[in-house]
Amino acid sequence: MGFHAESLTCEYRTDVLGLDFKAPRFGWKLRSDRRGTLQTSYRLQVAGADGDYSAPLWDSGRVASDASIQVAYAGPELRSRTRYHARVKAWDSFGRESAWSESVWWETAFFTPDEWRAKWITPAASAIDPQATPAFMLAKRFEVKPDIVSARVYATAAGVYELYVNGEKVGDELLAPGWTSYRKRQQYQTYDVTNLLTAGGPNGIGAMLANGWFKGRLGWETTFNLYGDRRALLLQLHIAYADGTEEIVCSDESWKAAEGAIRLSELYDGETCDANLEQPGWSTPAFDDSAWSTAESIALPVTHLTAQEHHPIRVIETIKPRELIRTPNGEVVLDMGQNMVGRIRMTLDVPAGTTVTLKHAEVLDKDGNFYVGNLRSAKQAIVYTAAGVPGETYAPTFTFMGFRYLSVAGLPEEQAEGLMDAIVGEVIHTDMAPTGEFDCSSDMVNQLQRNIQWGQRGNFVDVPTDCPQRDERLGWTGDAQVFVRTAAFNYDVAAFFTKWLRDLKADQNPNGGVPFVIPNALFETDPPTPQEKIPSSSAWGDAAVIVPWTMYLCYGDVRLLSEQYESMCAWVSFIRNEGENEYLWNTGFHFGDWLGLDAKENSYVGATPRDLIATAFFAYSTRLVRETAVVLGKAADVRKYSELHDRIKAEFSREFVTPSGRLAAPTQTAHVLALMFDLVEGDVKKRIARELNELVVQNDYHLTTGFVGTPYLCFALSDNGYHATAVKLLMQETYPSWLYSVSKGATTIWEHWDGIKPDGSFWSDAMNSYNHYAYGAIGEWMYRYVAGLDMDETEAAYKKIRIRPRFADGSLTHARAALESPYGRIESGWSQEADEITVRFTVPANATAELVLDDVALAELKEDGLAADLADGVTAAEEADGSVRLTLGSGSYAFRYPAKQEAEQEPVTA
Ligand code: RAM
Repeated sequence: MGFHAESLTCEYRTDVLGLDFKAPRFGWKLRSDRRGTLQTSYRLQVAGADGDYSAPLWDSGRVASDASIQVAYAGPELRSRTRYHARVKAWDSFGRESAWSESVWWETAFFTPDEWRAKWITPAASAIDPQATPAFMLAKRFEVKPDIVSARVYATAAGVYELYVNGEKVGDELLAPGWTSYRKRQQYQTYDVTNLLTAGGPNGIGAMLANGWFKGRLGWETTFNLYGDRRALLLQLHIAYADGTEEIVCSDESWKAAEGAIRLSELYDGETCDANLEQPGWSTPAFDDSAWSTAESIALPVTHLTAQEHHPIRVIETIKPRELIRTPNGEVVLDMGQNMVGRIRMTLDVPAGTTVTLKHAEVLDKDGNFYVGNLRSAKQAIVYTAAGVPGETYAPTFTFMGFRYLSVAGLPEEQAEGLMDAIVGEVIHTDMAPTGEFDCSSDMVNQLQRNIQWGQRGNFVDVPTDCPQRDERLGWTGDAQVFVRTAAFNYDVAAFFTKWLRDLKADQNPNGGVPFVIPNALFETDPPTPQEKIPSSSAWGDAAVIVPWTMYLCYGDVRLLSEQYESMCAWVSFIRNEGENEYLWNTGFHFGDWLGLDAKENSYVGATPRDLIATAFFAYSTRLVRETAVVLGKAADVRKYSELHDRIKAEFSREFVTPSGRLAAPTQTAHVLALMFDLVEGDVKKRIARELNELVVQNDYHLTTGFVGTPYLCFALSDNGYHATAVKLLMQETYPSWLYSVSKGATTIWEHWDGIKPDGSFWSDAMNSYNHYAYGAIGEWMYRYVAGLDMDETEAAYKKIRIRPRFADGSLTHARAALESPYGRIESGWSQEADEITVRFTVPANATAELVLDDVALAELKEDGLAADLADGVTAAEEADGSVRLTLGSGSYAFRYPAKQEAEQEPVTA
């Protein structure tokens, strides 16, 4: 097998059309058949459009470096709208030279706004009412000369759009251009249409537009036109010919417009489509558009346009219904078997004019009836009127639904039975690559892991949303912040959060405050809402700091950290200016420990004092900004934020810790935060840890935490000597617990611990999502502490891996995780047989690892019967306090040692 350089990426992606980075960064992985392989040097080459490496545009030469991620292009200035090719080779610590990697390509998009020649266009208002609900088409016919070499479309829309050329839908992206803070930033997409054009003849191009996030219904107050009151298209087609000439077709007033079959399409409400109003062939050259109206140009900017920044939304998977149910109320309902996000596709054989209505729901009520109460005002309904063509198929275009159950009405009775074959569910989300696996000996925990992943899939639809079904679906900062590290285990979310953080920065108030949701849809007005009217909440606004820091940790993205640094600092200064005392945040509105179970009746907010939470997060964000300043080499800031952190920490103790070392707030969340954010030390810390454990034990091993405490609860216990308690919380099946919802048949994470109560009744309709990823934040602890797949944070991106499985009360007999990290695949797992524990793990080449095992003596640890410290790849071994630490290089290992009798749980002394 030897030594290979592979999986070369450019800005986290491969073969991507339309990047506007002038110095894109490359990353690659190394594969080696020898343990302990490190890269000692690399050589990168970039070739121009011809892909000819004999005269490359840039050759880095052999660079003595172990860098194999985030290596920026440093050749001659790139040109816009050009294809480039790249390849890499590497040398390793055994003196081996790899072959060249496979060549990958990327294509640049526009680099400056003046490259846009097209005009924003929309149907003439005199012909089509801009506020009318139907989707409309804009189209144009044009001649193409013979000998096309390539053709690219650069396009975006105010609204959501799909592009067509000569009757074919272009590309497979959905809901383009995606959602950004449109007034400040908007993405455009690039499409390769070379093979769709007819050389030497007439051609047609067009787009269909619906409201989407730009002007559709957004927020629970039923607001339309948040970003503008007209839908519009901006499109520029560049055709390159063999003779070196180029032609450009632009959206302008020569285009024609008409309405079509889609009579209404809204993100929350679904789609109404009358197939009889279809205009077949509307984007083909032969189409007669004489009945179409004219288009007019409108004044929208191009200066804020940015090339697509992450993976588009696509159909990722299709699922068949599991069961046809006739409910007690007499409805015909299909069970998809999974709470999914996306749409259905149906195939029908019905007379023309038959109208089929599909409604989407997450759960059936306790009597087994279809239940839509928790959708609030979102209709999630599909109303389709058939054209009567045998086998006609339909799937809605500009909407998505969160559902497991589908009620079907309007079909002739004899066709109901055929529904199982007529319908498939299309799961849609941002097309991020799956990177994580976790499984263990508990089927229920494995179901929990699947629920976490489904929760992420359903809510990573271009922005990280709270929920995908009711009239909300917003980029809640708190939810994103608590879940981000778990998200980065399950999927590659580097580009996804890079985009979202740019929106966060764009929507941040000049005083540093951070809106509750990003994009800031709750306060999106023209002229802008004054900043003093846009509130910020602790633990929500802290997303400004926690999310970029997490991206740095998981992907080594220093450029993103420096892009966000000002925004991170601004958030901390904002807090400092808010409190009456600059080290204590005791003013303003806060969500507190949202949905904590210790809340007073009729309140959503848990009992932990809000100023305690706010001050704890103030300290935490300040510490992370300090760490960021260290990474960015800003010495003065390191001092500044160290001092600030010390002051906040002192103030926290003065205000919230009694002189004898008891935490003034007797809640689980208060204890968790004091421990997690290192706000207490020594004996006080031990006492607070002991009291946290007691709070959990006294509650019969049940949690009371809400959004703020839950993500850290098990960490705070495990880190302070109470791992067995943390495991009991994980394994708890009665309410409230993670496995309670699993025992109730959940296939996603619920917003409330008791979304469905033990007696089958529901939490109030007012706020009861069955697909809310926040509590899925336990996933991070499962990967890092149960399976033991962790990192040493002094080196980002898993360059220095930490394998530290923790075994508990015997309730699990094995656990295993894998992560496709920036350096390659990491695995960590353990199994416990009668009297032996086996720990298996894999460290990718160019990374190293530290293996930490408790309750074992070095002499007992063996690989293939030989002393572990003598194993190939092990570079150091240490033994202290009943623990063993081995430092090792890349490779796959399997160590065994005798299992101890179950030890009494005792706090580890620091
Ligand atoms: C709810 C959202 C979200 C939460 C806020 C405070 O409306 O669903 O999950 O962050 O409230």
